[in-house]
Formats: sequence, C-alpha cells, structure tokens
Amino acid sequence: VGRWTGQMGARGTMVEINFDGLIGPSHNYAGLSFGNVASATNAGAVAAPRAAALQGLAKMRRMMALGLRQGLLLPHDRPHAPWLRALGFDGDDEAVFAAAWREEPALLRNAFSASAMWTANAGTVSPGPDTADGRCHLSVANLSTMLHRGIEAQETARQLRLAFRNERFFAVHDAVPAGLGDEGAANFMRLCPRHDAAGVEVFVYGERHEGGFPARQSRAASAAVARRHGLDPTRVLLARQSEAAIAAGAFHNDVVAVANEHVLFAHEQAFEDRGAVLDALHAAMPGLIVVEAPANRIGLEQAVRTYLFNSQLITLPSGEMTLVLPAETRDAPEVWRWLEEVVAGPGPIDRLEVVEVRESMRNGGGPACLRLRVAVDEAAAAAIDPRFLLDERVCDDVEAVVARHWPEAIHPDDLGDPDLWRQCRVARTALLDRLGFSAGEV
Ligand code: SUG
Repeated sequence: VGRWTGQMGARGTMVEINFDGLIGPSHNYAGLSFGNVASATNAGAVAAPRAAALQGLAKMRRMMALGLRQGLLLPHDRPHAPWLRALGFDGDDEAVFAAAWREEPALLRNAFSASAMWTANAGTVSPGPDTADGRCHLSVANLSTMLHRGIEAQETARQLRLAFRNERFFAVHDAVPAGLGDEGAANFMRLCPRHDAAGVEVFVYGERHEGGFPARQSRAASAAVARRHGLDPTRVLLARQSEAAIAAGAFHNDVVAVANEHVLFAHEQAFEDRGAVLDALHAAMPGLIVVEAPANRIGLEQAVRTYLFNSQLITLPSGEMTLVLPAETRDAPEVWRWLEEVVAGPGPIDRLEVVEVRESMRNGGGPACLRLRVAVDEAAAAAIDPRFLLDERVCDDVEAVVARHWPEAIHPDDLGDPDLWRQCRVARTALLDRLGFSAGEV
C-alpha cells in the first residue's frame, strides 16, 4: 500500500487537518456524563482551566512540529444564558444564572460545561473522495443523549458553517433530529489506501440496554449521516459497538478503536460481532491491516483507564505512522510494554509520541477526543476560513490570552460565583477579539 508523503504539491493529493477544541475557561469537574468513568470518578475535584488549555495547545504545537496541519475550534459561550432562558429563568444574564443556581443548580452546571473542547463529537466528516458530489460533507452532531452536550449543536453549526462556508468544497448539514443520538466522528472511522483515495466509512453504533450505561450513538442516526453525505452504500459499514465495551465505560467507539489510512488499531472487544465486522472490513478494503490488542494482554478496564485507543494515529510527512498517546499509557507498565512490542514488530506503526492532556483526560477526553479530522486537498484547504487555522504565531497569541484570562482553578462551589461567570465570558471575548472574530459571528 502506497504511503501518503504529506506533501501537497502534487495535484489531487490531500492532507488531514486536525481541528482541536480549545479548552474553554469554564472547564470543571461536575460529573455530568453518566457512563463516562473518568467524569464520574473526578466529580467534585478542583479543575485547572488555564493549565488544561495550555496542555491542549502544547498538543497542537506538537502536531505541527511533527509536520501536520492544525486547526482550532473555539470554546462556546458558557455559562450559556439562552439555554437557561429557554428553561424559564429570566432577567439579565446574571439574574438568569443566579436564579438557576438558587433553584436548579444542576441546570447551571450543565450550562457551564466546557465540553465543546471534545471536537471529535462536533460532527462527522466525509472527505470529498467518498461523496457523490466530490465535496467534503460535515454533519453537526446533536449530542442529544447528555443534557450538557446537547447545548453544543447550535454553536457548533455556526462555527462549522463559518470555517467551511465555501460551498464549492464543503457542505455543512445541521444535526439529525434529537431523538436519534448522534455523537459525531467519535463513532466513525475512515479506512482508505491514502487520504486522497475513496475510502470505506465505518459508523459504529450502540444498542440501548435497560439499567446499563447509555449507548449514545443510534444506528438510524449513523445511517442518516451516511445518506446525507452521499456515500456509496457499498463502501459504508454500520458496525455495532460491543456491549462489554460500553459496560466498561467506552461511551464512544474512539475509546476502543482508531483508524488511519489502511490501519485499524483496536481492542479485541471493540465490536459486538468481531468476526463479521473484520471480515466485512477486509472484503471492502483490500490491504487493510488490523493491529489488535488481545483482551488477555490489555483488559477493557485498562484500555478505558489509560485511553490507549484514544490516540491519534497519524502519518508523518516522512511516511512513518505514529501513535500519539496520552501520558497515562506510559504510566501503565503492561500497556507500555505491549506498545513497545507493537512498534518493534513488523506491523505498520513505527513510532510512539506521548502527550500530556491530563485535565481533559480526567473528564474522559483523550488526545483523539480533542480533535476533528478534516481531509482536504490544497484548493479546499485554501477555502477554509484562516481564522480557524493555527501556526506558531497564532499559538503564541492564544497562549497569551489563556495565560491572562483563563481561571487558574475552578472548585465545584465556584459555579455559583458571579465573578467566575464574568471571568469566563470576558476570557472568551478576549480570545475572539484576538483571533479576529466579531461579536455575534460565532
Ligand atoms: O461526552 N465528558 C465528555 C468526554 C467526551 C470524550 N469524547 C470522545 N470520546 N470522543 C463526554 O462524556 C464530562 C463533563 C463533566 O462531567 O463535566 C464530559 O462531558
């Protein structure tokens, strides 16, 4: 299988741009996500929004240093007054927040979440080579299973429509109706010989079980996204996530599997009917290589605790395939030993890179959760709103805003503090100003 060289000189070649969510100033641990073990375990802990955002930025810089293109999506407006107003709290924004905190503090906590940082859940992206009209299609995720995440869809739609507004290259679809849970690219994998060749798009859904953790991706929503994107049905696979994985806390498929080009890196228990899924993938994608962690080496609990599979699997300009892993994997000797064997062996993964995103990890978001992949050719890349693209100078600017305005710490009781409400909003406004967005644009 030919390797992507990373150069955009040749006609028709494509690159993958990772759009990371900048971790917002309201980042906190409110334990809002049932079924997400880290979020539940760390509920009530003191969060460090400034350190969190700097960790995220350091990851973005690392990706750029590795030779990849990097983009950024913006934190959403939090606490979110319009949502609370829709729930019957009125007056000016501060009166709305105060009333919510007094009468229904859980609602203010939901309106406070910085969960838009996990842009793997912003939407699903089908690159041009896979779609009927040759454009890159993006569907906003409704995130309707979790109350706090459902608030994101509207602003996400605004940002994606702004970043990818050139309709010659991009089509942005609204979220599918909320009754059908859709969590975006976290339950989606694309396999292809190279980014610029037609791929096989794999949509992973869950089935609801009484009493268990919720399955957040519905099959019907996945199928709807595939239809809307104009995918060739013979190159689409709907695969069911394993019940065991969901029960162990893999609330999204990207906690147990990740794909890049012709490689699938997954836990043995990622899919409900493993044999049938792998057979279908091999049939649809000749040249596919599956790197699988056997359950007797890495248990599901260990995979969920370390987020081994929530890594970014990327191809460097040199052609080397690299796994960008959370530091928690290095702290688990059995996991690290297995990874070293994977790299030393004859398989396709050449290198390991470790990044530190501990603040996000403590809410159940690893390196891969923090990014949305968009594969584009040179002409489409040039049509993206440049305010969403990063270079070292923009990173410096964003870092300066974070250092000046992001709160150093948020304790759960702080969510009722008017000073914190003000600080979070001033911080976001300062960021938008610095990046050249006008008020009301996003
Ligand atoms: O939806 N955590 C997120 C983590 C999302 C991770 N994304 C991917 N796997 N792609 C979630 O569960 C916790 C927020 C809180 O508890 O305050 C949270 O929303």
